[in-house]
Amino acid sequence: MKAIGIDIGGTTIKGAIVDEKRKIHHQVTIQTNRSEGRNGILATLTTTIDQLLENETEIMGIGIGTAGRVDVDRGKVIYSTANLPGWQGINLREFITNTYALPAFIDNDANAALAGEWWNRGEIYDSVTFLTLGTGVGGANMIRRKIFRGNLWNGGEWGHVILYPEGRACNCGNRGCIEQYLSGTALVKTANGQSGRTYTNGADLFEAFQAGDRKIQPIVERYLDDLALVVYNLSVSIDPEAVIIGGGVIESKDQWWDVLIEKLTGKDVNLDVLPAALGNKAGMIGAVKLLFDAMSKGGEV
Ligand code: BMX
Ligand code: ZN
Repeated sequence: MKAIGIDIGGTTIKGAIVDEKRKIHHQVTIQTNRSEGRNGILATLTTTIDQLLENETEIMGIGIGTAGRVDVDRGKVIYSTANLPGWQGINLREFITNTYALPAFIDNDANAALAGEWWNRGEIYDSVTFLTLGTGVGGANMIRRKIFRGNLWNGGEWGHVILYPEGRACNCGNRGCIEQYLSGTALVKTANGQSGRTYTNGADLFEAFQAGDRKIQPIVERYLDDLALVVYNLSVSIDPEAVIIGGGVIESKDQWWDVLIEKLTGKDVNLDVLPAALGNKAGMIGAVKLLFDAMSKGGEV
């Protein structure tokens, strides 16, 4: 049993053929064409799927996790920030079934990543909160083994919870959102602004942090203080058994994870704080899990 899992993010679209044992058979990553808005993103998406279909024809369906808020019942992106320009309003399920004549399941990217991590960890937790620190900050909650999507499909949008009232302007229209402090993009921007350097990604920045770079040290310390505060807030609000952290920033975890755990120790946070074990594959694998579940139960997870 094989299906295609897709992860649509602000920087790349990733796709893979995944089987019912979570094994990845082929994988494709393509830069998201954002400059042409919706049509550009759709062109990147179809190129990704077409390349995967060249490798495998016996596909049960297509599961997609996309940035933006998704009405899972309709398969429609009902809200999107400018991270994916023109994306708001697209009915992705209709697009996929019309183009490929295959069943499709569409969800928010962080919800899909949570499903992937949960599956990968043997479904041992009943409640989990997931954070993705990447182009933006995504979030998801699983409560009593069900993803909690909220009344208006905003459930778990931790990226737009306000961390600093009157803080930095966010592309959702508010100020001070978590995304403007904890995304990989925000960290690089802050570091470049304050250090006068020109980092293009978080990996080099975290290397400098670990090497004890005097200019970078306080910036990453502040970043990790903010992250610890968010985890603390999750522990006293949702109170899940585990908080899992994924997204591009987690790829550099060897350089900063211990420091985060140290900061949490002082905060009396009583839950498992874990790095996403699937790295940036969680979204693709989780999208397939959600598709399989929807197909077998005739409904959503
Ligand atoms: C933004 C928002 C979220 C998404 C998160 C992570 C859009 C397009 N995106 O906060 O829905 O989950 O980014 O997305 O509205 P990524 O691009 O970092 O993967
Ligand atoms: Zn915001």
